[in-house]
Amino acid sequence: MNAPLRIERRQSTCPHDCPSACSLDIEVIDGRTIGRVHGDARQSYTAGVVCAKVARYAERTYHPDRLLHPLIRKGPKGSGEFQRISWDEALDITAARLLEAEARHGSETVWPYYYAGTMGFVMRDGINRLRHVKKYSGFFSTICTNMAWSGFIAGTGKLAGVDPREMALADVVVIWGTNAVSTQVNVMTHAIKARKDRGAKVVVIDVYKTDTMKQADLSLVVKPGTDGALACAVMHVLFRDGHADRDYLARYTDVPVELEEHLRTRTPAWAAAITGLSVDEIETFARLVGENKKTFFRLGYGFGRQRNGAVNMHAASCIAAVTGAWAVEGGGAFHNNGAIYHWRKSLIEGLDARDPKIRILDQSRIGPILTGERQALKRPDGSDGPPVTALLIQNTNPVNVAPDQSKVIKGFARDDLFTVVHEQFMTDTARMADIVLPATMFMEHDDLYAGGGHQHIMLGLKLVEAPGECRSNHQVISELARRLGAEHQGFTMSPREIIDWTLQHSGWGTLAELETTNFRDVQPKFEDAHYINGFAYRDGRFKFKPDWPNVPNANIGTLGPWDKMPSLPDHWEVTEEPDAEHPFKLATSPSRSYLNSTFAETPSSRKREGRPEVMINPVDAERLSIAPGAKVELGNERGQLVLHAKVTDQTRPGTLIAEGLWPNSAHENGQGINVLTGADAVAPFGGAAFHDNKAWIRPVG
Ligand SMILES: Nc1nc2c(c(=O)[nH]1)N[C@H]1C(S)=C(S)[C@@H](COP(=O)(O)OP(=O)(O)OC[C@H]3O[C@@H](n4cnc5c(=O)[nH]c(N)nc54)[C@H](O)[C@@H]3O)O[C@H]1N2
Ligand SMILES: Nc1nc2c(c(=O)[nH]1)N[C@H]1C(S)=C(S)[C@@H](COP(=O)(O)OP(=O)(O)OC[C@H]3O[C@@H](n4cnc5c(=O)[nH]c(N)nc54)[C@H](O)[C@@H]3O)O[C@H]1N2
Ligand code: SF4
Ligand SMILES: [Mo]
Repeated sequence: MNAPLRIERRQSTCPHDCPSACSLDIEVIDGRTIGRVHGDARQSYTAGVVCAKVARYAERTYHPDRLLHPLIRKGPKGSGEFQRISWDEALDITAARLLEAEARHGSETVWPYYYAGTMGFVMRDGINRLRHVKKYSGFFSTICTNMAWSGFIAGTGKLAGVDPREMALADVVVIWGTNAVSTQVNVMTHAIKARKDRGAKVVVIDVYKTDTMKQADLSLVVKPGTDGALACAVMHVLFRDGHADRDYLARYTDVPVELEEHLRTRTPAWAAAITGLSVDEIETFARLVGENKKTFFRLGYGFGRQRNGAVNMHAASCIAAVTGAWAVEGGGAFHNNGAIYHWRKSLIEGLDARDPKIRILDQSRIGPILTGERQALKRPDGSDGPPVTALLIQNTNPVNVAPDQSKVIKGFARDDLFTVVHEQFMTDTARMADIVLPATMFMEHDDLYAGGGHQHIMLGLKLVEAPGECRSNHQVISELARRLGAEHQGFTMSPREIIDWTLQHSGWGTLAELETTNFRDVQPKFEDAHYINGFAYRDGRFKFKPDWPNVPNANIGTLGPWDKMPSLPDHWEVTEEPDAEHPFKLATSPSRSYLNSTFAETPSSRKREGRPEVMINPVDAERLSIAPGAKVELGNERGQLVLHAKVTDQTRPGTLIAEGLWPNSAHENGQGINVLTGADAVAPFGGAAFHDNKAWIRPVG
């Protein structure tokens, strides 16, 4: 008889790029494999809940397509023809090619390119240590957070807000520009608790009827890129109807009188024409907010992904300052808590080796960069920089996720570009590589995490051995460093030593202490989170009128048309608007079962998502003779692709929604949805406006 399976429960942290950063409670079977993944009930933000895709993580870990051995390209670039080689061969070839590139064009020709496929500090950010020591081109991270963070920080002065668990103590919860049911399920836990415990009203604002809206008492479906107008009209009503807290405004804000005057013409009728909402919907929303000081604004990333996204995020965050909601428990705003952690990253990132003269390249502009656009390759002093001839990639899949995909694919196909991709699966990006290296998953290595959407520092320590020959990011970076002659203390330390050092130097105790509970709640005091002693600017005032170029979020300076930004909250007409040839506005919103391009390989996620589709309103579909389920072509000046029509009144007339990032290969012509999105830098500090695209649509055949 077989011995019964021994199932232990072990703690960990979800490493994926998600504000929820859930504390996990994982079944480990016989010390060797993982079983079901649960939310850790001991951690008060996770509160025992995780999303379905991570609950069945074993599907991803033991997937038959998981990369297990290093590979070298055999056929032409992108052909998918590879041959197995040893780790030593793979690393030797990589190091030789990087040194060769450097000898020819200088160190800036090498571009380490990474993102948040894992949010673990050691595994995600260690690549920067190699970058700094070797003086490789820097990486300006713009693809995700730039507009939303700039817009939020513009008002408060720092990236931190009210304890998100306080949502449960609100009378109104406004879920704005985030499809939380899909993208960060734990928001719903706390919002729904408010409704259950105290009859709170839930308001959801999006550009189509999302699953989150199914939970809403008031749903506002706006035209994409018009949230600034909605916010202004709400504030107009608040001033008009005596719901502005004048004492709060006088004590805590910069230009309340100027704001009130400016808003006089921003009436509900004005905003109705811009947003597509009715005057009644706007008045109802404003009344709810005005009559309930305990209104909690949970502001997401989605409405930041418009060319006026930073302005719109800022406008939304201003409402809580007009009512004085910030001052009360259950009231105020939250977007992300990045600023509460005061990390010291010098060991992980090798910041002591940083050289300010080295150029920093914009993540979102990888297409223009790889296709050699001169402007995209410049140095900080404005001089021309060398072409990028070597890419070292970890935790990201730019050939699928980056904007202006046609240029990205063209760039990756260059024969004079050497590309090494460290991955868990043969992604669209790995397929374009010269060398592919197999990576560990989170339960196979040690790392340290912090919640963007909450207030916990967390550990994810190694629970099981990695399959095949998979190696962690830290191992790969350290082994390459040795071969490249790069020296730094961090390359010789273990992940546990690096975690311990980082915790201690950041003032968060030791690894041994954190290991006892696996997470630590570092929620700032009520007075700090609610800015009771003033906002984070020197004068302590919330800024209705931010000094945009100096909002404390830039790391390489202004980009995009920042000098045309309105000085006060407004509707800024800078979005890509429909025209005669492109009568629709397309948003590329996230799907429930994929996380960016991750999970597109797992059978249950694929089954739930079906096939690549674009949502179109029945009125538009009928006019264009598009039948439900029909094959359609979708295009604009940047490119075109083929998918199927989902005819549904979930979308407004004139708005198209394509959910999810399907692998490029899931589309007939091998090109994904990002052939339609633009890589032009968004004001004030760059970023990609993924939900701001004009487009045409037509039936195929
Ligand atoms: N299931 C799933 N979870 C995810 C992800 C995923 O792809 N799938 N991605 C992860 C990542 S990297 C991130 S950054 C977070 C992001 O999560 P969110 O904060 O939710 O942001 P987005 O996913 O960009 O978009 C959220 C919503 O904004 C809407 N939207 C687009 N334009 C506008 C607009 O102009 N106004 C308004 N009001 N709404 C608009 C979109 O339709 C979408 O429903 O989610 C993470 N979690
Ligand atoms: N059209 C459109 N495009 C978008 C968006 C959108 O809303 N619409 N959203 C944008 C946003 S918000 C973001 S953040 C980006 C995200 O884009 P990416 O950063 O590319 O995120 P993922 O697609 O999740 O890919 C992460 C990859 O990292 C790998 N990985 C995970 N852990 C590890 C590890 O420990 N080591 C190594 N070596 N690899 C690992 C995974 O297998 C996966 O292939 O996409 C952007 N692109
Ligand atoms: S909700 Fe986000 S953080 Fe939580 S398990 Fe799912 S992907 Fe991970
Ligand atoms: Mo993101």
